[in-house]
Formats: sequence, structure tokens, C-alpha cells
Amino acid sequence: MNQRLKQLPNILLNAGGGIVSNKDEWAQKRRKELVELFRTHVYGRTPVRRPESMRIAVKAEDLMMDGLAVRKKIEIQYEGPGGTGKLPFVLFIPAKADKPVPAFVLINNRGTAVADPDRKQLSGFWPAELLIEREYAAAVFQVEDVDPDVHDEFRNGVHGLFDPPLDKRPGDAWGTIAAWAWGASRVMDALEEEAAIDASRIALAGHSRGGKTALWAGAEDERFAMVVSNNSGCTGAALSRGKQGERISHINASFPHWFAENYKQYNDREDELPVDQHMLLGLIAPRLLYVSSATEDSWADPESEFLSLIAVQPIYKLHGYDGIGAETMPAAETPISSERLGYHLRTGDHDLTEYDWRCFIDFADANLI
Ligand code: GTR
Repeated sequence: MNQRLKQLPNILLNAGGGIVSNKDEWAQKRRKELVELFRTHVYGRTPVRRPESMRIAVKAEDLMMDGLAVRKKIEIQYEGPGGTGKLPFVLFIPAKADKPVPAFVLINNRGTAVADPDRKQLSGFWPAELLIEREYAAAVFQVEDVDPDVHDEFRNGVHGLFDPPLDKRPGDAWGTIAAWAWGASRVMDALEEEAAIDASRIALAGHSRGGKTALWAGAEDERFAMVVSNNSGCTGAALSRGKQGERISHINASFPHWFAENYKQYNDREDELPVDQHMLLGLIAPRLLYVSSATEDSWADPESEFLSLIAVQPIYKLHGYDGIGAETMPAAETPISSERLGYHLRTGDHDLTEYDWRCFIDFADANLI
């Protein structure tokens, strides 16, 4: 057994003592404790779920991709004590499907250039044509439409709508990653109302900061049947204890707005955190979970991403599912999977590419059924 796995807090050990021995105890007790720990110490507490005022407006609907896909431009509108907000997103649906289709939702942190709704610019970051060809709907939203990725002391975006003034902001108030995760849940709300989509088969995917977001969204919102974390690194899939590259102190210094204020007390004190990131992966269980890494992505640390998946296996086993089927990292371009867990290492840099998507889709074809 890898030494690092021995240093981790025990995912199965209840707060009051005693080891979780079955899936009901996990769901009713330990899972709830862990969600609370992540809210308190890491991502912060989301103050609102679906606002009562929320409305979903279809702004445009037309045929694209030589008639192969219906494009819908949808706008989610909401209001809070601080004013009104809107989250637009784009949805492509296979035009010829004769029954509701599964969907991939991408949390896009790289702007519309990599997710062009008009498909004039194509990018492997969001290969919507490939998803349509493989009979998946493809949805994408821009993170900045939920909450701009700058530290402005939580005045803009959804924080400005729902948060108390800064001097009344508790240490466990939600950060920007949690805000983006909230946006993903609102897109889920809208997809649930789409007759052409099978809402019980929606995969949520994100790269890097978007991957951290996908994991937290999947933890908070169990409607997502599959979660994909690509190169999510620090405070994403990667274990924090013993991590190489980016550490908690780095991420809190560069992105002071991403997490709860409480998380800053763990700068250079990873060992004092009551959780580690395998526990975040555990909050996805027993749903489908896919983690991917890239060989050159030392800042995210592929080994720490892989080990986290090893450390979550007991939770899948508790639910009667196999582990990932390997104890050491597979070679590059050799995806491995079981019926609920998938992993691959891609040759190259910190990025989301068409190769990665092909692996996610292959895994979904086999298991998102
Ligand atoms: C980096 C950050 C990472 C990762 C990345 C990204 O600067 O240190 O944690 O989120 O940005 O989102 O591409």
C-alpha cells in the first residue's frame, strides 16, 4: 500500500467513533458529516438552492450542425435581496433522437472562444459535434456568468445577490467555486424541464477550476448521475496531504475568493484538515466518477489525483461495486475503469482535449445506462 494512503483521515470512521459498515449508515450518517465538514472548512455554505423567483426562458431555438442538432439558448433568471441575475447557457440536442438522451454539461472556465455557441470556432475543449455524433446532448455555461473569477470581496455575481455585507460574512460563507457549483445545479433544474433530455443521465464535467467545481457540485447535488474531474488538482481530486505542485497555501494566496475563509487556516497545515479530497470523491459515490490527469501537469499532480481515486474505493465497495482495478497509475493513453470509476492519464499539458472527451464518452456509453 502506498505510504500516503496511510496518512489519510479514515473515510469510514464516524465522528463519534465506530466504522461505517453498510451503505445505509454511510448515506444517513457519515456522508452527511462529511458534507458538513467540507462546507465548514473548505468550500463554504451555499445560502440558497433554487430561488423561488427563478424562471427559465428559452431565448432561441434553431437547427445547427447541418441539421444534426437542435440548438437552444436558455436563460435562467433569478433574484435575491441584492438584485437580479441571469445565467444564460447553450444546449445542443441530437435532432434525430427518438427518445430522451443523456447529456454532458461543461462548466466552462475558459470563455466562449472554446465553447462557441455558433460553432464558427471549434475546440477540443468542448467538442459539441462529437457529443452529438455519439448521441449525447451537450450543454455549456460560462463560470463568469454566475460569478466573475476575481476577488472583489464578494460584491459581484451571485454573491452580491444573496450574501450579507462583508463585515457580517461568516468564516464558512461560500466562495466562488461553490457559487459556480450552484450555477451547475441551476442548469440541472433547467435540463429537468427539457423533454428531450433524460435528466437521470446527466454528466457534469469540468477542467481544472471547473473540475473542482464539478466535484463540489456533484457532492452537493445528487441529481448528477456522473461527475468528470479533468486536471482538477489542488482542492479538486488531488489528495492534499503530501501533494506536490500547488498546495493549499498557494491556492489561497492566488485565489483568495475560491473557498471559505476558514480554509485559509490550513495553509501549510494540511495534516490538521479534518478531511482530505478522497472524501470529496466519496460524496459522489455510488454514482459514476471519472478522474483524468495529464503527464505534464505537475502543478495539479497526477499521482495525487490517482491516489485519491484509490482511497475512495472502500465507499464504492460498501455499495457493492468494484474498485478501479489497479493499484498503480496506468501508463499514459491507457484508460482504466470499473462499472462506476474511471481514470486516464493523457500525455501532455494542463488542458481538456478531444482525447479526454472520447474517454469520458466511452466510459459513459458503458456505464451511464
Ligand atoms: C491555476 C490554479 C489551479 C487551477 C488552474 C486552472 O492557476 O493554480 O488550481 O485551477 O489555475 O483553473 O486552470
